[in-house]
Amino acid sequence: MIPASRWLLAAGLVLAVAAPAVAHSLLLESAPVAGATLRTPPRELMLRFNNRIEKTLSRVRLLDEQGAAQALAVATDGAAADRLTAPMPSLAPGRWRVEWQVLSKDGHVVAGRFEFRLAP
Ligand SMILES: [Cu+2]
Repeated sequence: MIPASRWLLAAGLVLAVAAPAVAHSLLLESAPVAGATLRTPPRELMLRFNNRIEKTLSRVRLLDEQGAAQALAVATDGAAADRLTAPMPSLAPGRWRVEWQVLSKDGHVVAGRFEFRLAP
């Protein structure tokens, strides 16, 4: 397991390097939707990209308001090749942040993050 600080540093570097190019994996949509306020806890996380991703080498983390992170188990079969899914743990109301890092089939690593809120 890579320490959180190093993971974030790596993600930041990748973002900086990947920013000018457009051929890498881009996040097209997600569930929960970025910025959404949900009334019921999501049972699954879904990320859809613009091309195929290497699921076994992709990572997703979920962080609470205090920044405590837990890794989500990425499903490696079933979903389409451009989709990443992971079962969600039971979430308390509040703000949650999803941080993802995926390996595109073209060999590039891309990372990003977004937030959603679970209403009380
Ligand atoms: Cu690429």
